[in-house]
Amino acid sequence: MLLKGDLIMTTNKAVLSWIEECKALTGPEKVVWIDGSQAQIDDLRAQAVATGEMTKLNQELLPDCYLHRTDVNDVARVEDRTFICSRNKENAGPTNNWMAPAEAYEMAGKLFKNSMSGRTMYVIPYSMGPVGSPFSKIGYELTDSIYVVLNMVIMTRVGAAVEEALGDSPDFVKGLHSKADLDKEKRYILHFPEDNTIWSVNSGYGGNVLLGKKCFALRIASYLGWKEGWMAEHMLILGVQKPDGDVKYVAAAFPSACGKTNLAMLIPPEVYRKKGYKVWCVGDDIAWIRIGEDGRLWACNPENGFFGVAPGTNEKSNPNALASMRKGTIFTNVVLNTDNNTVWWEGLDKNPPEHAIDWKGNPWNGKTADYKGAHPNSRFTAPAVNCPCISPEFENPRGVPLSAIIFGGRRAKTAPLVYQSRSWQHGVFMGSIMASETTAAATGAVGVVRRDPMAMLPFCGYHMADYFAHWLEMGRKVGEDKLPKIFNVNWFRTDDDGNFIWPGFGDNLRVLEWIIKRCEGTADAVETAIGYEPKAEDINIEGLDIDRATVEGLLDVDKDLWKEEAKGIHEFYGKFGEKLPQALRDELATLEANLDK
Ligand code: OXD
Ligand code: MN
Repeated sequence: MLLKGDLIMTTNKAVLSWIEECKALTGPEKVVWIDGSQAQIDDLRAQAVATGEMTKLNQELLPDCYLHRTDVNDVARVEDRTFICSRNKENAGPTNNWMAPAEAYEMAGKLFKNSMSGRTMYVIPYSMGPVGSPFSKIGYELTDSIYVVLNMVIMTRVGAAVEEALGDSPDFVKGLHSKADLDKEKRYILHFPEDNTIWSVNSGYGGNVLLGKKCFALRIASYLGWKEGWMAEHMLILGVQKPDGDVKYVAAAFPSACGKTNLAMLIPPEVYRKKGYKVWCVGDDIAWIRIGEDGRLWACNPENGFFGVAPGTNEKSNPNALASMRKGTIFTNVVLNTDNNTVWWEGLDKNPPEHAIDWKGNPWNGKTADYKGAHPNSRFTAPAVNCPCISPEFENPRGVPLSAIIFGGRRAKTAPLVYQSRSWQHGVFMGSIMASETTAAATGAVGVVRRDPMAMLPFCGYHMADYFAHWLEMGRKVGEDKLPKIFNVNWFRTDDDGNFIWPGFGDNLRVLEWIIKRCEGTADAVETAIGYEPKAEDINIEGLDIDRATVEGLLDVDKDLWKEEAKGIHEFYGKFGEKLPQALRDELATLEANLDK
Protein backbone atom coordinates (compact mmCIF):
# COMPACT_ATOMS: atom_id res chain seq x y z
CA MET A 1 0.00 0.00 0.00
CA LEU A 2 1.33 3.46 -0.89
CA LEU A 3 0.04 6.56 0.84
CA LYS A 4 0.82 10.13 -0.24
CA GLY A 5 2.86 12.93 1.33
CA ASP A 6 4.53 12.60 4.73
CA LEU A 7 2.77 9.33 5.20
CA ILE A 8 4.05 7.60 2.08
CA MET A 9 4.82 4.07 3.07
CA THR A 10 5.74 0.88 1.44
CA THR A 11 4.71 -2.54 2.58
CA ASN A 12 8.18 -3.88 1.78
CA LYS A 13 9.13 -5.58 5.05
CA ALA A 14 12.88 -5.37 4.50
CA VAL A 15 12.64 -1.62 3.88
CA LEU A 16 10.36 -1.00 6.85
CA SER A 17 12.35 -3.00 9.36
CA TRP A 18 15.63 -1.38 8.28
CA ILE A 19 14.07 2.10 8.61
CA GLU A 20 12.84 1.16 12.09
CA GLU A 21 16.39 0.14 13.06
CA CYS A 22 17.83 3.41 11.73
CA LYS A 23 15.11 5.41 13.50
CA ALA A 24 15.90 3.70 16.76
CA LEU A 25 19.58 4.48 16.26
CA THR A 26 19.39 8.11 15.14
CA GLY A 27 16.27 9.21 17.06
CA PRO A 28 14.68 11.70 14.62
CA GLU A 29 11.73 13.83 15.69
CA LYS A 30 9.78 12.74 12.61
CA VAL A 31 10.10 10.84 9.38
CA VAL A 32 9.17 12.27 5.97
CA TRP A 33 8.88 10.01 2.97
CA ILE A 34 10.04 11.62 -0.28
CA ASP A 35 7.65 11.09 -3.17
CA GLY A 36 9.48 13.33 -5.66
CA SER A 37 6.33 15.41 -6.28
CA GLN A 38 6.68 19.07 -7.26
CA ALA A 39 4.57 20.13 -4.27
CA GLN A 40 6.90 18.36 -1.87
CA ILE A 41 10.02 19.74 -3.58
CA ASP A 42 8.58 23.29 -3.41
CA ASP A 43 7.83 22.83 0.26
CA LEU A 44 11.34 21.57 1.05
CA ARG A 45 12.91 24.43 -0.90
CA ALA A 46 10.82 26.92 1.08
CA GLN A 47 11.89 25.31 4.36
CA ALA A 48 15.56 25.40 3.35
CA VAL A 49 15.27 29.09 2.44
CA ALA A 50 13.52 29.85 5.73
CA THR A 51 16.35 28.28 7.75
CA GLY A 52 19.10 29.84 5.62
CA GLU A 53 20.27 26.45 4.38
CA MET A 54 19.71 27.65 0.82
CA THR A 55 19.40 31.06 -0.85
CA LYS A 56 16.79 31.55 -3.53
CA LEU A 57 18.46 33.09 -6.60
CA ASN A 58 17.06 35.58 -9.12
CA GLN A 59 14.00 33.69 -10.35
CA GLU A 60 13.78 35.59 -13.62
CA LEU A 61 17.36 34.89 -14.65
CA LEU A 62 17.74 31.56 -12.86
CA PRO A 63 14.28 30.04 -12.32
CA ASP A 64 14.11 27.41 -9.56
CA CYS A 65 17.82 27.86 -8.81
CA TYR A 66 19.30 27.97 -5.31
CA LEU A 67 22.65 28.51 -3.64
CA HIS A 68 24.03 26.50 -0.74
CA ARG A 69 27.25 26.94 1.24
CA THR A 70 28.78 23.96 2.98
CA ASP A 71 30.70 24.17 6.20
CA VAL A 72 34.19 25.56 5.44
CA ASN A 73 35.82 22.34 6.61
CA ASP A 74 33.56 20.23 4.41
CA VAL A 75 34.22 21.02 0.76
CA ALA A 76 35.37 17.83 -0.95
CA ARG A 77 35.37 14.05 -0.87
CA VAL A 78 37.46 12.73 2.00
CA GLU A 79 39.43 9.81 0.64
CA ASP A 80 41.40 9.31 3.84
CA ARG A 81 38.13 8.86 5.76
CA THR A 82 36.49 6.62 3.16
CA PHE A 83 36.54 2.90 3.97
CA ILE A 84 35.66 -0.36 2.31
CA CYS A 85 34.43 -2.54 5.16
CA SER A 86 34.59 -5.97 3.54
CA ARG A 87 34.54 -8.95 5.89
CA ASN A 88 37.99 -9.95 4.76
CA LYS A 89 40.70 -7.26 4.66
CA GLU A 90 42.24 -8.83 1.58
CA ASN A 91 39.06 -8.06 -0.40
CA ALA A 92 39.50 -4.30 0.02
CA GLY A 93 42.99 -4.55 -1.47
CA PRO A 94 46.03 -2.32 -1.13
CA THR A 95 44.44 0.81 -2.62
CA ASN A 96 41.49 1.18 -0.21
CA ASN A 97 41.23 2.00 3.49
CA TRP A 98 39.73 -0.96 5.28
CA MET A 99 37.90 -1.40 8.57
CA ALA A 100 36.33 -4.62 9.86
CA PRO A 101 32.53 -4.40 9.51
CA ALA A 102 31.81 -5.09 13.20
CA GLU A 103 34.28 -2.43 14.27
CA ALA A 104 32.94 0.06 11.71
CA TYR A 105 29.30 -0.48 12.72
CA GLU A 106 30.18 -0.10 16.36
CA MET A 107 32.38 2.97 15.94
CA ALA A 108 30.00 4.79 13.58
CA GLY A 109 26.96 3.55 15.48
CA LYS A 110 28.12 5.75 18.36
CA LEU A 111 28.33 8.74 16.03
CA PHE A 112 24.86 8.06 14.62
CA LYS A 113 23.36 7.56 18.09
CA ASN A 114 20.62 10.21 18.41
CA SER A 115 22.35 12.28 15.71
CA MET A 116 18.93 13.17 14.24
CA SER A 117 17.42 14.17 17.55
CA GLY A 118 15.14 17.18 17.00
CA ARG A 119 15.56 16.74 13.24
CA THR A 120 13.55 15.15 10.44
CA MET A 121 14.67 11.92 8.84
CA TYR A 122 13.91 11.98 5.12
CA VAL A 123 13.40 8.65 3.40
CA ILE A 124 14.48 8.84 -0.24
CA PRO A 125 13.61 5.86 -2.46
CA TYR A 126 15.68 6.19 -5.64
CA SER A 127 16.65 4.31 -8.76
CA MET A 128 20.08 4.44 -10.35
CA GLY A 129 19.21 4.11 -14.04
CA PRO A 130 15.77 4.50 -15.66
CA VAL A 131 13.13 2.92 -13.41
CA GLY A 132 12.61 -0.68 -14.45
CA SER A 133 15.58 -0.85 -16.87
CA PRO A 134 17.58 -4.11 -16.71
CA PHE A 135 20.59 -1.93 -15.84
CA SER A 136 18.92 -0.24 -12.89
CA LYS A 137 19.36 -0.79 -9.17
CA ILE A 138 17.36 0.63 -6.32
CA GLY A 139 18.56 2.36 -3.19
CA TYR A 140 17.13 4.12 -0.18
CA GLU A 141 18.89 7.03 1.44
CA LEU A 142 17.88 8.11 4.93
CA THR A 143 19.20 11.59 5.66
CA ASP A 144 18.70 14.55 7.97
CA SER A 145 19.63 17.06 5.25
CA ILE A 146 17.15 18.86 2.99
CA TYR A 147 20.11 19.79 0.77
CA VAL A 148 20.78 16.09 0.24
CA VAL A 149 17.12 15.43 -0.58
CA LEU A 150 16.98 18.25 -3.13
CA ASN A 151 20.24 17.14 -4.75
CA MET A 152 19.18 13.48 -4.87
CA VAL A 153 15.93 14.54 -6.55
CA ILE A 154 18.05 16.03 -9.36
CA MET A 155 20.77 13.36 -9.51
CA THR A 156 18.60 10.23 -9.34
CA ARG A 157 15.07 9.05 -10.15
CA VAL A 158 13.12 9.44 -6.91
CA GLY A 159 9.66 8.51 -5.72
CA ALA A 160 6.74 6.14 -5.74
CA ALA A 161 7.51 4.51 -9.12
CA VAL A 162 10.79 3.31 -7.62
CA GLU A 163 9.00 1.64 -4.72
CA GLU A 164 6.57 0.00 -7.09
CA ALA A 165 9.50 -1.33 -9.13
CA LEU A 166 11.11 -2.72 -5.95
CA GLY A 167 7.92 -4.39 -4.76
CA ASP A 168 8.61 -6.79 -1.91
CA SER A 169 12.20 -7.46 -2.88
CA PRO A 170 14.93 -7.02 -0.25
CA ASP A 171 17.38 -6.18 -3.06
CA PHE A 172 18.13 -2.52 -2.40
CA VAL A 173 21.14 -0.52 -1.20
CA LYS A 174 20.68 0.78 2.34
CA GLY A 175 22.20 4.25 2.71
CA LEU A 176 22.21 6.07 6.02
CA HIS A 177 23.46 9.64 6.22
CA SER A 178 23.55 12.12 9.05
CA LYS A 179 25.22 15.52 9.13
CA ALA A 180 25.53 14.88 12.89
CA ASP A 181 27.62 17.89 14.00
CA LEU A 182 29.85 18.07 10.88
CA ASP A 183 32.88 17.26 12.99
CA LYS A 184 35.66 16.57 10.51
CA GLU A 185 37.52 14.40 12.99
CA LYS A 186 34.49 12.14 13.20
CA ARG A 187 33.65 12.14 9.50
CA TYR A 188 33.38 8.64 7.99
CA ILE A 189 32.18 7.35 4.65
CA LEU A 190 31.79 3.61 5.15
CA HIS A 191 30.88 0.99 2.56
CA PHE A 192 29.81 -2.53 3.44
CA PRO A 193 29.76 -4.24 0.03
CA GLU A 194 28.59 -7.62 1.34
CA ASP A 195 25.68 -5.95 3.17
CA ASN A 196 24.61 -3.58 0.37
CA THR A 197 25.05 -0.83 2.95
CA ILE A 198 26.55 2.67 3.08
CA TRP A 199 26.97 4.80 6.21
CA SER A 200 28.03 8.43 5.91
CA VAL A 201 28.35 10.66 8.95
CA ASN A 202 29.52 14.20 9.80
CA SER A 203 29.63 15.58 6.26
CA GLY A 204 27.26 17.67 4.15
CA TYR A 205 29.39 17.77 0.97
CA GLY A 206 28.00 16.18 -2.23
CA GLY A 207 30.46 13.39 -3.00
CA ASN A 208 30.30 12.19 0.62
CA VAL A 209 26.56 12.43 1.09
CA LEU A 210 24.71 12.00 -2.22
CA LEU A 211 24.96 8.29 -1.63
CA GLY A 212 23.61 7.27 -5.04
CA LYS A 213 26.67 8.68 -6.77
CA LYS A 214 30.22 7.65 -5.86
CA CYS A 215 29.24 5.46 -2.90
CA PHE A 216 26.56 3.37 -4.62
CA ALA A 217 26.99 3.81 -8.38
CA LEU A 218 30.76 3.22 -8.20
CA ARG A 219 31.99 1.61 -4.95
CA ILE A 220 29.07 -0.70 -4.17
CA ALA A 221 28.14 -1.16 -7.85
CA SER A 222 31.69 -2.09 -8.89
CA TYR A 223 31.54 -4.86 -6.29
CA LEU A 224 28.07 -5.96 -7.49
CA GLY A 225 29.31 -5.89 -11.09
CA TRP A 226 32.22 -8.16 -10.17
CA LYS A 227 29.85 -10.64 -8.50
CA GLU A 228 27.11 -10.40 -11.16
CA GLY A 229 29.13 -10.13 -14.39
CA TRP A 230 28.82 -6.47 -15.34
CA MET A 231 30.89 -3.31 -14.84
CA ALA A 232 30.45 0.00 -13.00
CA GLU A 233 32.92 2.53 -14.35
CA HIS A 234 33.96 6.14 -13.74
CA MET A 235 33.24 7.06 -17.37
CA LEU A 236 31.38 9.59 -19.44
CA ILE A 237 29.29 8.28 -22.33
CA LEU A 238 28.82 10.25 -25.54
CA GLY A 239 27.44 9.64 -29.01
CA VAL A 240 29.04 11.09 -32.15
CA GLN A 241 26.46 11.56 -34.88
CA LYS A 242 28.06 11.48 -38.31
CA PRO A 243 26.74 13.36 -41.36
CA ASP A 244 24.90 10.22 -42.54
CA GLY A 245 22.94 10.19 -39.25
CA ASP A 246 24.64 7.10 -37.82
CA VAL A 247 25.61 7.54 -34.13
CA LYS A 248 28.61 5.80 -32.59
CA TYR A 249 28.93 5.66 -28.79
CA VAL A 250 32.11 5.84 -26.75
CA ALA A 251 32.77 5.72 -23.00
CA ALA A 252 35.77 7.53 -21.54
CA ALA A 253 37.56 7.49 -18.19
CA PHE A 254 39.74 10.38 -17.00
CA PRO A 255 40.99 11.27 -13.54
CA SER A 256 39.48 14.42 -12.08
CA ALA A 257 40.58 17.79 -13.54
CA CYS A 258 40.92 16.39 -17.06
CA GLY A 259 37.74 17.88 -18.55
CA LYS A 260 35.36 14.91 -18.48
CA THR A 261 32.18 16.99 -18.33
CA ASN A 262 33.51 19.23 -21.11
CA LEU A 263 34.23 16.27 -23.39
CA ALA A 264 30.83 14.71 -22.61
CA MET A 265 29.07 17.88 -23.83
CA LEU A 266 31.43 18.79 -26.65
CA ILE A 267 30.29 21.16 -29.39
CA PRO A 268 31.85 20.21 -32.75
CA PRO A 269 34.14 22.77 -34.40
CA GLU A 270 32.56 24.75 -37.21
CA VAL A 271 34.03 22.64 -40.03
CA TYR A 272 32.43 19.57 -38.47
CA ARG A 273 29.10 21.28 -37.73
CA LYS A 274 28.88 22.32 -41.38
CA LYS A 275 29.38 18.72 -42.44
CA GLY A 276 26.54 17.66 -40.11
CA TYR A 277 28.40 16.25 -37.09
CA LYS A 278 26.72 16.39 -33.70
CA VAL A 279 27.73 15.13 -30.27
CA TRP A 280 25.14 13.73 -27.84
CA CYS A 281 25.78 13.49 -24.11
CA VAL A 282 24.55 10.29 -22.45
CA GLY A 283 26.44 10.88 -19.18
CA ASP A 284 29.36 12.84 -17.77
CA ASP A 285 30.61 10.73 -14.85
CA ILE A 286 29.44 7.14 -14.47
CA ALA A 287 28.74 4.27 -16.87
CA TRP A 288 27.18 0.93 -16.00
CA ILE A 289 28.15 -1.56 -18.68
CA ARG A 290 26.51 -4.90 -19.46
CA ILE A 291 26.64 -7.53 -22.14
CA GLY A 292 23.61 -6.92 -24.37
CA GLU A 293 21.40 -9.42 -26.18
CA ASP A 294 23.60 -9.05 -29.27
CA GLY A 295 26.69 -10.05 -27.23
CA ARG A 296 28.20 -6.55 -27.40
CA LEU A 297 28.89 -4.21 -24.46
CA TRP A 298 26.10 -1.71 -23.79
CA ALA A 299 26.33 1.27 -21.45
CA CYS A 300 23.82 3.19 -19.38
CA ASN A 301 24.28 6.34 -17.30
CA PRO A 302 22.76 5.54 -13.90
CA GLU A 303 22.48 9.23 -12.96
CA ASN A 304 19.76 11.75 -13.76
CA GLY A 305 21.75 14.98 -13.47
CA PHE A 306 25.21 16.52 -13.44
CA PHE A 307 27.18 17.33 -10.32
CA GLY A 308 29.84 19.37 -12.09
CA VAL A 309 32.73 21.57 -11.01
CA ALA A 310 31.79 25.23 -11.59
CA PRO A 311 35.18 27.03 -11.81
CA GLY A 312 36.49 27.06 -15.37
CA THR A 313 33.05 26.38 -16.85
CA ASN A 314 32.34 29.11 -19.40
CA GLU A 315 30.98 29.82 -22.89
CA LYS A 316 34.17 28.48 -24.48
CA SER A 317 34.93 25.45 -22.31
CA ASN A 318 31.37 24.16 -22.02
CA PRO A 319 28.37 26.19 -23.27
CA ASN A 320 26.11 23.14 -22.86
CA ALA A 321 26.92 22.91 -19.15
CA LEU A 322 26.12 26.60 -18.75
CA ALA A 323 22.78 26.07 -20.53
CA SER A 324 22.10 23.05 -18.28
CA MET A 325 22.35 25.16 -15.12
CA ARG A 326 19.97 27.95 -16.11
CA LYS A 327 17.02 26.39 -14.30
CA GLY A 328 16.28 23.95 -11.50
CA THR A 329 19.93 23.96 -10.39
CA ILE A 330 21.56 23.97 -6.96
CA PHE A 331 24.87 25.84 -6.79
CA THR A 332 27.24 24.95 -3.97
CA ASN A 333 30.08 27.17 -2.68
CA VAL A 334 30.10 29.63 -5.60
CA VAL A 335 30.06 33.46 -5.37
CA LEU A 336 26.73 35.23 -4.83
CA ASN A 337 26.45 38.47 -6.84
CA THR A 338 24.37 40.64 -4.52
CA ASP A 339 23.58 43.23 -7.20
CA ASN A 340 21.38 40.86 -9.17
CA ASN A 341 21.17 37.77 -6.94
CA THR A 342 22.94 35.52 -9.42
CA VAL A 343 26.09 33.40 -9.16
CA TRP A 344 29.68 33.71 -10.35
CA TRP A 345 32.91 31.68 -10.19
CA GLU A 346 36.49 32.02 -11.34
CA GLY A 347 36.77 31.31 -15.05
CA LEU A 348 33.11 32.11 -15.82
CA ASP A 349 34.02 35.46 -17.41
CA LYS A 350 36.42 38.32 -16.90
CA ASN A 351 33.84 40.37 -15.07
CA PRO A 352 33.74 39.34 -11.40
CA PRO A 353 31.04 41.04 -9.35
CA GLU A 354 32.04 43.98 -7.21
CA HIS A 355 29.27 43.46 -4.68
CA ALA A 356 29.31 39.85 -3.71
CA ILE A 357 29.49 37.20 -1.01
CA ASP A 358 32.24 34.59 -1.29
CA TRP A 359 31.82 30.85 -0.77
CA LYS A 360 32.50 31.23 2.94
CA GLY A 361 29.66 33.72 3.30
CA ASN A 362 31.85 36.81 3.66
CA PRO A 363 31.57 40.09 1.69
CA TRP A 364 33.78 39.90 -1.42
CA ASN A 365 34.72 42.40 -4.08
CA GLY A 366 35.74 40.54 -7.22
CA LYS A 367 37.43 43.60 -8.67
CA THR A 368 39.83 44.08 -5.78
CA ALA A 369 40.01 40.78 -3.87
CA ASP A 370 43.33 38.94 -3.99
CA TYR A 371 41.77 35.58 -3.17
CA LYS A 372 39.22 33.39 -4.92
CA GLY A 373 35.52 33.99 -4.36
CA ALA A 374 34.30 30.50 -5.31
CA HIS A 375 35.79 27.36 -3.81
CA PRO A 376 37.90 25.53 -6.47
CA ASN A 377 35.62 22.52 -5.94
CA SER A 378 32.38 24.54 -6.02
CA ARG A 379 29.63 22.73 -7.88
CA PHE A 380 26.42 22.91 -9.85
CA THR A 381 23.77 20.19 -9.57
CA ALA A 382 21.76 20.39 -12.78
CA PRO A 383 19.03 18.14 -14.23
CA ALA A 384 20.26 16.17 -17.27
CA VAL A 385 17.11 17.08 -19.21
CA ASN A 386 18.27 20.71 -19.24
CA CYS A 387 21.30 19.85 -21.34
CA PRO A 388 20.80 20.99 -24.95
CA CYS A 389 22.79 18.00 -26.25
CA ILE A 390 21.31 15.34 -23.96
CA SER A 391 21.09 12.14 -25.99
CA PRO A 392 17.68 10.94 -27.21
CA GLU A 393 18.89 7.57 -25.82
CA PHE A 394 19.38 8.95 -22.30
CA GLU A 395 16.24 7.21 -21.01
CA ASN A 396 16.60 4.12 -23.18
CA PRO A 397 16.35 1.16 -20.78
CA ARG A 398 18.64 -0.87 -23.08
CA GLY A 399 21.46 1.71 -22.89
CA VAL A 400 23.70 2.37 -25.90
CA PRO A 401 26.16 0.02 -27.66
CA LEU A 402 29.81 0.94 -27.16
CA SER A 403 32.15 1.15 -30.14
CA ALA A 404 35.13 2.43 -28.15
CA ILE A 405 36.46 2.85 -24.64
CA ILE A 406 38.87 5.73 -24.10
CA PHE A 407 41.32 6.22 -21.26
CA GLY A 408 43.19 9.44 -20.69
CA GLY A 409 45.21 11.54 -18.35
CA ARG A 410 47.15 14.74 -18.08
CA ARG A 411 50.71 14.11 -19.29
CA ALA A 412 53.07 16.90 -20.38
CA LYS A 413 55.37 14.73 -22.50
CA THR A 414 54.94 10.96 -22.22
CA ALA A 415 51.60 9.97 -23.73
CA PRO A 416 50.88 10.89 -27.36
CA LEU A 417 47.69 12.64 -28.49
CA VAL A 418 46.06 9.27 -29.15
CA TYR A 419 46.98 5.61 -29.48
CA GLN A 420 45.03 2.40 -29.79
CA SER A 421 45.54 -0.91 -28.03
CA ARG A 422 46.52 -4.02 -29.97
CA SER A 423 43.86 -6.08 -28.20
CA TRP A 424 41.40 -5.97 -25.29
CA GLN A 425 44.09 -7.37 -22.99
CA HIS A 426 46.53 -4.67 -24.07
CA GLY A 427 43.72 -2.11 -23.58
CA VAL A 428 43.17 -3.32 -20.01
CA PHE A 429 46.91 -2.85 -19.46
CA MET A 430 46.58 0.72 -20.85
CA GLY A 431 43.75 1.42 -18.41
CA SER A 432 45.65 -0.10 -15.50
CA ILE A 433 48.65 2.22 -16.03
CA MET A 434 46.57 5.38 -16.41
CA ALA A 435 48.20 8.34 -14.74
CA SER A 436 47.98 12.09 -14.47
CA GLU A 437 50.56 14.68 -13.55
CA THR A 438 49.62 17.04 -10.74
CA THR A 439 48.97 20.65 -11.72
CA ALA A 440 49.54 23.92 -9.91
CA ALA A 441 45.79 23.98 -9.22
CA ALA A 442 46.25 21.43 -6.44
CA THR A 443 48.47 21.70 -3.41
CA GLY A 444 51.72 19.72 -3.45
CA ALA A 445 54.46 19.33 -6.03
CA VAL A 446 53.71 20.01 -9.69
CA GLY A 447 54.35 17.32 -12.31
CA VAL A 448 54.20 14.36 -9.94
CA VAL A 449 52.80 11.27 -11.64
CA ARG A 450 49.74 9.84 -9.88
CA ARG A 451 48.56 6.44 -11.05
CA ASP A 452 44.79 6.17 -11.23
CA PRO A 453 43.84 2.94 -13.03
CA MET A 454 40.71 3.41 -15.13
CA ALA A 455 40.18 6.60 -13.00
CA MET A 456 38.78 4.18 -10.39
CA LEU A 457 41.44 4.41 -7.69
CA PRO A 458 39.16 6.22 -5.20
CA PHE A 459 36.05 4.35 -6.35
CA CYS A 460 36.80 0.65 -6.69
CA GLY A 461 34.85 -1.20 -3.97
CA TYR A 462 37.10 -4.28 -3.91
CA HIS A 463 40.66 -5.44 -4.54
CA MET A 464 41.97 -3.60 -7.58
CA ALA A 465 43.84 -6.68 -8.87
CA ASP A 466 40.50 -8.55 -8.87
CA TYR A 467 39.05 -5.56 -10.70
CA PHE A 468 41.72 -5.89 -13.43
CA ALA A 469 40.98 -9.62 -13.62
CA HIS A 470 37.27 -8.81 -13.98
CA TRP A 471 38.02 -6.54 -16.95
CA LEU A 472 40.02 -9.35 -18.57
CA GLU A 473 37.21 -11.84 -17.86
CA MET A 474 34.57 -9.54 -19.41
CA GLY A 475 36.79 -9.40 -22.49
CA ARG A 476 36.97 -13.21 -22.68
CA LYS A 477 33.19 -13.48 -22.30
CA VAL A 478 32.44 -11.00 -25.08
CA GLY A 479 35.20 -11.98 -27.50
CA GLU A 480 37.54 -9.71 -29.44
CA ASP A 481 35.29 -9.31 -32.50
CA LYS A 482 32.38 -7.87 -30.49
CA LEU A 483 34.37 -5.85 -27.95
CA PRO A 484 34.74 -2.07 -28.12
CA LYS A 485 38.22 -0.99 -29.25
CA ILE A 486 40.35 0.63 -26.56
CA PHE A 487 42.23 3.92 -26.92
CA ASN A 488 44.27 6.32 -24.81
CA VAL A 489 44.20 10.09 -25.36
CA ASN A 490 46.20 12.97 -23.94
CA TRP A 491 44.96 16.51 -24.63
CA PHE A 492 47.64 18.00 -22.40
CA ARG A 493 51.03 17.72 -24.15
CA THR A 494 52.98 20.94 -23.58
CA ASP A 495 55.74 22.75 -25.48
CA ASP A 496 59.04 23.82 -23.92
CA ASP A 497 57.35 26.89 -22.43
CA GLY A 498 54.68 24.78 -20.78
CA ASN A 499 51.88 25.82 -23.19
CA PHE A 500 49.33 23.25 -24.32
CA ILE A 501 49.97 22.27 -27.94
CA TRP A 502 46.62 20.69 -28.78
CA PRO A 503 43.66 23.15 -28.80
CA GLY A 504 41.37 20.73 -26.94
CA PHE A 505 37.69 21.41 -26.18
CA GLY A 506 35.51 21.02 -29.32
CA ASP A 507 38.57 20.16 -31.41
CA ASN A 508 38.89 16.90 -29.50
CA LEU A 509 36.25 15.69 -31.96
CA ARG A 510 39.07 15.51 -34.53
CA VAL A 511 40.62 12.75 -32.43
CA LEU A 512 37.25 11.09 -31.81
CA GLU A 513 36.76 11.00 -35.58
CA TRP A 514 39.94 8.92 -36.02
CA ILE A 515 38.89 6.69 -33.14
CA ILE A 516 35.49 6.03 -34.71
CA LYS A 517 37.01 5.39 -38.11
CA ARG A 518 39.34 2.84 -36.50
CA CYS A 519 36.30 1.12 -35.00
CA GLU A 520 34.67 1.05 -38.42
CA GLY A 521 37.87 -0.13 -40.08
CA THR A 522 38.10 2.93 -42.33
CA ALA A 523 41.27 4.59 -40.97
CA ASP A 524 44.85 3.50 -41.15
CA ALA A 525 47.32 3.26 -38.28
CA VAL A 526 51.01 2.76 -37.68
CA GLU A 527 52.30 0.34 -35.08
CA THR A 528 54.61 1.82 -32.44
CA ALA A 529 56.20 0.45 -29.28
CA ILE A 530 53.12 1.39 -27.25
CA GLY A 531 50.31 0.55 -29.68
CA TYR A 532 48.68 1.82 -32.89
CA GLU A 533 48.88 5.50 -33.72
CA PRO A 534 47.26 7.56 -36.47
CA LYS A 535 49.32 8.77 -39.38
CA ALA A 536 49.68 12.51 -38.82
CA GLU A 537 47.69 13.18 -42.00
CA ASP A 538 44.76 11.18 -40.63
CA ILE A 539 44.07 13.74 -37.91
CA ASN A 540 41.94 16.40 -39.59
CA ILE A 541 43.43 19.86 -38.94
CA GLU A 542 41.20 21.75 -41.38
CA GLY A 543 40.38 25.17 -39.88
CA LEU A 544 42.99 24.78 -37.12
CA ASP A 545 45.96 26.93 -36.39
CA ILE A 546 48.44 24.05 -36.21
CA ASP A 547 50.33 22.25 -38.96
CA ARG A 548 51.14 18.66 -39.82
CA ALA A 549 54.57 18.81 -38.16
CA THR A 550 52.92 19.81 -34.89
CA VAL A 551 50.61 16.79 -35.11
CA GLU A 552 53.66 14.62 -35.75
CA GLY A 553 55.18 16.07 -32.58
CA LEU A 554 52.00 15.31 -30.64
CA LEU A 555 52.20 11.70 -31.78
CA ASP A 556 55.87 11.31 -30.98
CA VAL A 557 56.74 8.46 -28.58
CA ASP A 558 59.92 9.20 -26.62
CA LYS A 559 61.37 5.78 -25.80
CA ASP A 560 63.53 7.09 -22.94
CA LEU A 561 60.53 8.65 -21.23
CA TRP A 562 58.61 5.41 -21.73
CA LYS A 563 61.45 3.40 -20.18
CA GLU A 564 61.13 5.62 -17.12
CA GLU A 565 57.37 5.09 -17.30
CA ALA A 566 57.87 1.31 -17.34
CA LYS A 567 59.89 1.58 -14.11
CA GLY A 568 57.01 3.52 -12.51
CA ILE A 569 54.56 0.84 -13.67
CA HIS A 570 56.70 -1.92 -12.11
CA GLU A 571 56.67 -0.03 -8.85
CA PHE A 572 52.91 0.50 -9.00
CA TYR A 573 52.21 -3.12 -9.95
CA GLY A 574 54.40 -4.19 -7.02
CA LYS A 575 51.58 -3.11 -4.68
CA PHE A 576 49.35 -5.88 -5.95
CA GLY A 577 51.80 -8.74 -5.39
CA GLU A 578 50.75 -12.20 -6.51
CA LYS A 579 47.19 -11.15 -7.21
CA LEU A 580 48.11 -9.04 -10.25
CA PRO A 581 46.89 -10.93 -13.35
CA GLN A 582 49.74 -12.53 -15.28
CA ALA A 583 48.29 -11.05 -18.49
CA LEU A 584 49.18 -7.56 -17.25
CA ARG A 585 52.74 -8.61 -16.35
CA ASP A 586 53.01 -10.03 -19.87
CA GLU A 587 51.84 -6.76 -21.37
CA LEU A 588 54.43 -4.84 -19.34
CA ALA A 589 57.13 -7.23 -20.53
CA THR A 590 55.99 -6.73 -24.13
CA LEU A 591 56.14 -2.97 -23.70
CA GLU A 592 59.67 -3.19 -22.34
CA ALA A 593 60.78 -5.49 -25.14
CA ASN A 594 59.29 -3.09 -27.72
CA LEU A 595 61.11 -0.15 -26.17
CA ASP A 596 64.41 -2.04 -26.43
CA LYS A 597 63.95 -2.85 -30.10
C1 OXD B 1 33.51 13.82 -9.16
C2 OXD B 1 34.85 13.26 -8.91
O1 OXD B 1 33.03 14.63 -8.35
O2 OXD B 1 35.29 12.42 -9.70
O3 OXD B 1 32.91 13.43 -10.18
O4 OXD B 1 35.49 13.64 -7.93
MN1 MN C 1 33.77 11.75 -11.10
